Amino acid sequence: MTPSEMKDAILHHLVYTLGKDAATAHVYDWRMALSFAVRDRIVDRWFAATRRTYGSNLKRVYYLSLEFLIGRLLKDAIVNMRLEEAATGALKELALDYREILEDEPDAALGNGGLGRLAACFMESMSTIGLPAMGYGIRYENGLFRQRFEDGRQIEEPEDWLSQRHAWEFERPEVSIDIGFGGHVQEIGSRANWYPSEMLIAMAHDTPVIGWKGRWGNTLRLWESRPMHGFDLARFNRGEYAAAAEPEALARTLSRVLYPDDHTEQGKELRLKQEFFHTAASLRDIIRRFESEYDDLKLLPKKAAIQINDTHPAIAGPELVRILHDERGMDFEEAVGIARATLSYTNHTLLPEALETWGEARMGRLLPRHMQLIDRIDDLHRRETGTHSLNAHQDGKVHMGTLGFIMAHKVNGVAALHTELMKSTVFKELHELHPDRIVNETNGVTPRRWLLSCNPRLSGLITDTIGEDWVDDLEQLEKLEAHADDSAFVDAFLAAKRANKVDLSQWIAETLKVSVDPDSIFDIQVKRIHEYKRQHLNLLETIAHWQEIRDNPNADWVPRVKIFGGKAFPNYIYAKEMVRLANDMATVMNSDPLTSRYLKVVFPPNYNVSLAERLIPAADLSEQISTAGKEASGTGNMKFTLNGALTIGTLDGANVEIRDLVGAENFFLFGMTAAEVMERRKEGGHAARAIAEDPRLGRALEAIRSGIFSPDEPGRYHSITENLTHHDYFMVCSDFTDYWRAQREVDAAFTDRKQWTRTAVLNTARAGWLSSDRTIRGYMSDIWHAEPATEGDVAAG
Ligand code: 26W
Repeated sequence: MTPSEMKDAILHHLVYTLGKDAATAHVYDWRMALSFAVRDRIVDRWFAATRRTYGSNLKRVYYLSLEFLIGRLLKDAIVNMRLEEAATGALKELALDYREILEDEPDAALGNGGLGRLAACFMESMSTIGLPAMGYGIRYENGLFRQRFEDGRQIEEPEDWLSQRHAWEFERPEVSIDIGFGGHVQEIGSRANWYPSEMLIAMAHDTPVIGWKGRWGNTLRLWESRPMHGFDLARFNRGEYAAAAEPEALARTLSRVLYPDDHTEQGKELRLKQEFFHTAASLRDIIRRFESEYDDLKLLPKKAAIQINDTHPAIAGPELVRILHDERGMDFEEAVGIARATLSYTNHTLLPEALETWGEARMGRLLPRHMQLIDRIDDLHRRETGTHSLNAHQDGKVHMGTLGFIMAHKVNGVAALHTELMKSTVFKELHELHPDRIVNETNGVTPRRWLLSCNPRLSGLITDTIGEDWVDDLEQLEKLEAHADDSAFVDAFLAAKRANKVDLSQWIAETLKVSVDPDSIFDIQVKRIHEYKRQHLNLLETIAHWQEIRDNPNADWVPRVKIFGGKAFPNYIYAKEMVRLANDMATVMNSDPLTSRYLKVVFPPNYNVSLAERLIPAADLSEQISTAGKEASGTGNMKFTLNGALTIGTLDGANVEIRDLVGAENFFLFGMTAAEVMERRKEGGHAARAIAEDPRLGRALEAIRSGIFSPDEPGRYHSITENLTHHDYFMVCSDFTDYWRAQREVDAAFTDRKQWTRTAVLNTARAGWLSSDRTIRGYMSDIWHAEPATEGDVAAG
């Protein structure tokens, strides 16, 4: 497609789709016009792939997730459809700013963090591989809250991303599914009829997910909840206006907002209703599609693989058994067998507070038949395994992790260490009973968004050096190793990184009014705020470093910018205090005449996918400092490595595998191992001892305690200092000294910019395995037993 063809297509949509004259068009209008012009080309490929899938009796993969952290879609579509030249050329001819138009698009923030973003990377990789697949999620009217700071404090605001027209979805009113809750059950022998007392409708909205080079396209189907009966006119006419709108408002609640908690289950009724709404609609749609092609449900596991993204859709087990047994009349044990052979479950966290449980009363009232089926599934599992203690329904609660495990033929962890810890901790007994059920599928990230699209300077250099095949065969990056000692290449690599840092410095100056030196170390920690991720360890090291510079301001310190980003769950007070402390520290340090030229702290608000795409290409140092054994995998760590940042980190999650890939000498390791953490935790007073042994740590804590960063409220961070001194469950104090040591090694290494860049080249060169294409191929062979459809381009039809 040429720039002028694209220009014509844009002008066509501006006039005939948006009804806007070029003379009066706003950025929004141009963005929508460009989106529709690009979308037209995507739809053809999407339809061709869908027809191909229906034509072939290939197995389909269904990815069920309560979260899809998509971000922006326009640039992703342009890059994957190779339309960048056409788009930039067309906008040039129209005297429009490409970047301004791209940045006008709101993020589709339909997720909290790692789990949601992984689902989005997986969707793009499945399309790039040409695997017939569908994602099922919820079309939240409000995504993850918008974060802004008021006097350093996190303030949450609704993220009503749908207040504007969304160019990348197609409404599917014909796909409307009745969903019930509550009511009663009438048992007939083994089977039963369920008579829900509350009904609403799940209506589908489809978004095309196009792969690299537009070779294949899959569908992301998002459910919107709608009332069974709309507006109550009779009540309205009686002047009961609010009551008239109530049924509608109530029904819409289910897809109104994403639950912002990431790692702490709240056990709220609405959450369980959301989970059942999502899962029941998705299973109904899957069975309808299956029965439109096949007439024997025993074939289901051969033609469909359903992946459950953490426990949030784990009600899928009993719901699928209910459909097969109660509705389709399949024998109960056979129904459980077929369901188990079709379902597989991914665990993303070992944190006890994140493992969902539902009270038996609540489950029994909301889903009476499912409660019965859960008990029968437990009973069957006991008979199958001869055990008595391992029930999903236990001590008055339904344990969704256990239910997910019992009802899946495969259960996977998301990094090697995590998968081993699953076997030795939360799923120990179940693993002993089913030794071949747990497998590992180490996470990955899509190189299209997280290198090609977000870092054109580096990806351009890579393509100029080794060709372009790396984009969908990322292990080709290893060819860069041969260039690690080629000073021209190393200089070009450094130049690309520096140019990205200059861009980011300008953006920080414009938006945060803080000036940062692009030749300082860009040290970045961006992720959800959580004690196990230990942003407070980073803050303590920053304070100790600041104090040392103040002691000796004329020494030749290696300048550094500490960049933080991340949202705290609104009810997670401790995490919100960590956010505020970081902002208070920035205020003091950035205006400190003694130190500010050597040390700056910045905390851009509202960290999301788009901000990650802006920050990661400019990073020198990636902070992956979680308490060993707590971060299941991490995926930010992979994005930083891919973009030539060096990692300072613990032996936790996928850090272990990243370090093995890039080489121990190219990774700044520190801290206790997971086993050492568990040992140390047995020793009482471990924090106090660490503080006693390291005066730097004591001094930094004292600075916080004394109110240096909160002069108008000295006791503001009392809970942080007291927790660290007396509890410190996440071993911040015990790992501090070694973290300090590693950070000083970073300073020393950065002084030799050539050598640093050579190490960065090796990190990027050895990051190929971190592609989500590799991860998906693992799921395809170990769990789904599914094959890609395409040999070659569907467009060829
Ligand atoms: C019920 C509340 C709730 C909500 C979300 C509990 C747990 C979650 C997610 C499982 C949390 C999450 O995002 N986990 C992250 O998943 C990533 C993808 O596998 C991993 O890389 C991260 O290590 C893990 O923390």
